[in-house]
Amino acid sequence: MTAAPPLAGLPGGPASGANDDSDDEVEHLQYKVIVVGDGAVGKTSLINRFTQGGFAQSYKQTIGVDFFNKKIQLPGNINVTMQIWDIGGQQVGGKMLGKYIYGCAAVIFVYDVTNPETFKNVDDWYDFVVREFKADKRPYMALVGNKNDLQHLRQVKPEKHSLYAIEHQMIPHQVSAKTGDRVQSLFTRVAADLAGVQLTRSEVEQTDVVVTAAIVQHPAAPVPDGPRGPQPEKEESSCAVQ
Ligand code: G3D
Ligand code: MG
Repeated sequence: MTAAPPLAGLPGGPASGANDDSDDEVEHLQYKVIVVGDGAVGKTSLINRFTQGGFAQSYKQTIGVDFFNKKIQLPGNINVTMQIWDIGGQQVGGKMLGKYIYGCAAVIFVYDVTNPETFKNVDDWYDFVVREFKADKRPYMALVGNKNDLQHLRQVKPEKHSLYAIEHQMIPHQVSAKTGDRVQSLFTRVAADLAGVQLTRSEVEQTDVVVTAAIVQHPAAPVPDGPRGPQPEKEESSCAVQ
């Protein structure tokens, strides 16, 4: 965990613009990103997967708020530092939530696809966030269904997820913090959208490393060639997560 540095230029957009002294070719941007949702939907696991690349089988409940910094390199020599705030699930009715989300550029709403109650409760988080911002100053919003590795227990249909995202102007994502499936691409997409960088599909997918250690692999099974199979070598610009 890193202490939250002060972010200049808030609320909303880039916290700092082009670096004008050392290297005028590279643009440095910083964004405050808030992750909200009910307790146990996997917020801390998601952030941990993105920032440390790992998954712990058991997590302590997040009390209050934690901060994490993570740098992403985007095509076009753009470095984005994401300051990610992990908001404890118990905060939806709490007095501090308004202070935590102040000045954020993006809010990531997380629910557990195996628990419809957590999907329903996204409403409460959404209502709170839109009350805090004027309509024209609303942060970028993403809707994240987590625990997609538990397909057999899935209770929130992808169509419901997509419809909700459209109706609430959120960018939809389906991920698994446990396997890492689409976690890097989620955060990369948020960073790119905030920075106004358009990524190709392969640039987004290349960021994802799916961990299959916990999944039974049949030795003779061929490696799939689909979107999450091996990617062709990149010819143009690339994005990297550090
Ligand atoms: P929170 O920060 O939203 O409160 P946590 O949630 O990250 O603490 O995760 C709550 C529980 O869900 C943890 O299990 C964690 O291992 C599990 N979890 C998180 N993400 C995933 C996922 O993608 N898939 C699966 N299968 N489990 C996940 P425990 O057992 O510690 O309660
Ligand atoms: Mg937590």
